[in-house]
Amino acid sequence: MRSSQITFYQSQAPVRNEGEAGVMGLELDPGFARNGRLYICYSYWKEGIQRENNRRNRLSSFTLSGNRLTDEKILLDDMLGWWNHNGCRVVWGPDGKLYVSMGDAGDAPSNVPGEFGFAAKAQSLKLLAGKIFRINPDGSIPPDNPFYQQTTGAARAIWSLGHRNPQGLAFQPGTGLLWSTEHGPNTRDELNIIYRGKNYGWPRCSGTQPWGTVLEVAADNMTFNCTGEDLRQSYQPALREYAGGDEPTVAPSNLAFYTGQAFPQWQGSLFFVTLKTGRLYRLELQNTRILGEEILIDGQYGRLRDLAIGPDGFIYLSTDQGQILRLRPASL
Ligand SMILES: [Ca+2]
Repeated sequence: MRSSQITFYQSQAPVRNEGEAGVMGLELDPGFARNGRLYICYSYWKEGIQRENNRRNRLSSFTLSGNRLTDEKILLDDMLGWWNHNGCRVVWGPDGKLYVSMGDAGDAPSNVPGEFGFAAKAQSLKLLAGKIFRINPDGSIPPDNPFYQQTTGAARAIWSLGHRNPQGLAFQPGTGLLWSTEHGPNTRDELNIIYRGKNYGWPRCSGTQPWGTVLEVAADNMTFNCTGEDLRQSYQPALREYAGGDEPTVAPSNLAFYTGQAFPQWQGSLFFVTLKTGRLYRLELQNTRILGEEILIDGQYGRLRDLAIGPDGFIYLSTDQGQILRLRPASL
């Protein structure tokens, strides 16, 4: 019997398992059944040395051979990391490109000379942190990326900027739009639609805050000064924020659109799971309009990390306790 345990191929830089870092994102190649190719976003120590400023993340492709991942090809490397805020989701787009999210790398110092400080990282077009990237599946960078002309090297892969820690990425069937969930600071978690070249505001703006306003969050003494001509054209506020009542954040992890047959009434719905509150949300959508929202699981299974729609139309969820849960209609 084949083991269900897959050996993670050890490259020269070992996986960095700490805090919110590790093997974070997985996507299968559309030809996986034939070629065994898959894409993994993971955290590692630069030069294999566990030193504070050596925290990095990368996206690689592998071939699944038996129960081993082999033939690593590094596609996007040296993305700035920290013990938290590593992002690292990866999805295959309808345009045949790979989209990868990266958090703002927490309090990591900049690794680019002249680019300093916590505030600069997600807004800087020189740093591979606080961004969503778009690359070809062979690691080359499409010349029609929005900042291709004004940047050099791997920064040409930047598709959108101003992200804090986007840990959900999925394309919406029908519209072809890329949606993302993103962790807010201690308030205003976000649901975003990711448009080419847009600035999602962090750390100057938060949630659905409009451009041109200053937001004071009394509890944490934070000020979001969402102003400035540089943001006027490019800023894209969140579509929806989660910031209500006694639970100012829900900690959204991955999301998925329902395309199966088992729950016909949920066709086209957006589902996302949360960590801190352990919830499964369902959003009823009409294209980009949210018509309704319900919570189907509310903490009974602890922190919910990820979800996927199976070919059987059932919904599969992973928990931080290492369980896989399956949701199916009661009538089956
Ligand atoms: Ca934002």
